[in-house]
Amino acid sequence: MNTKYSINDLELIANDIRENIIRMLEHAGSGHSAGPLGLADIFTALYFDILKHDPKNPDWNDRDILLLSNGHCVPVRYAAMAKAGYFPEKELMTLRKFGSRLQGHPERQRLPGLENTSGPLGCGLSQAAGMALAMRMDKITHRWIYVVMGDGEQDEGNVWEATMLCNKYKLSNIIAITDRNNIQIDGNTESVMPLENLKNKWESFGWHVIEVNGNDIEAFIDACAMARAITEKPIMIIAHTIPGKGVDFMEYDYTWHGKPPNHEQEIKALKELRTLAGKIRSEAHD
Ligand SMILES: Cc1ncc(C[n+]2csc(CCOP(=O)(O)OP(=O)(O)O)c2C)c(N)n1
Ligand SMILES: [Mg+2]
Repeated sequence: MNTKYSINDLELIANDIRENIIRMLEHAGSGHSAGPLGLADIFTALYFDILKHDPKNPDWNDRDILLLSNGHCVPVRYAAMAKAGYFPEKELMTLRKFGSRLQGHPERQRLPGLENTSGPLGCGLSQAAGMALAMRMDKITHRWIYVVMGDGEQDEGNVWEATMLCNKYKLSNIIAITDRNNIQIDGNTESVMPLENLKNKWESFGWHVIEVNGNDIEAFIDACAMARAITEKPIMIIAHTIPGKGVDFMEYDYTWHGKPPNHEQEIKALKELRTLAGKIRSEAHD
């Protein structure tokens, strides 16, 4: 664990990231709210504690790899990257603009620090598998490949092709993370296409599965440490998150999957997030 930040510091960073997600999406006038807000704690934990990386040297040879398979959730990645120092925070306001490095779905070659291009769902695990096999050929054993996937994304058949391949080659340097937020584009996952029992599914494909509350930063950091201790299987962390987390009128509501807040909703959301920040600060002094 990186001891630079306390859990309380990390919770405040996650809250700032949520504020920036709201601002960016309102400014863009389009984009996805629920998934990115729900993933803010996980991306904070990754960029500020878990990942071995260097924002000033994004191509550092020894860095860990973070792949985003559910590319529509990229606002949370941009907000975390800006906060970590990959680029100035003011650039966040170029989200989804013509010519911007911050496209609505991530384009690897536009922005140093992105490791994959995504948007078409179901590709991230195959990308991870390719990288893991390449690392094996190069005898590289000190780098981890983290891949964040959606739950609705797992309706894509090629996810399961990659799942089998990772099992066949025992790609144990892959740590996959499912954002189990129970929503997808036009409904709750269990009504669009039932996924349960998701843990059993991954286990029956030969994976080691860990379940965790993905909105609990400390628990998530611990889950990743447990995952890194598994050496004989690829690892899936099923992270239970609340879609829209932190913004009351967005929480648990799939209609916020692909919709930005308008100006009035932005003000309301930011007010709520500032109140939450105050609570986190006061907890630090209890
Ligand atoms: C191959 C493919 N099919 C369909 C889509 C359209 N699509 C975008 S997001 C999404 C729902 C994905 O669900 P989930 O991964 O759970 O995202 P969440 O709503 O939780 O953000 C769909 C079907 C797509 N991007 N790619
Ligand atoms: Mg989902």
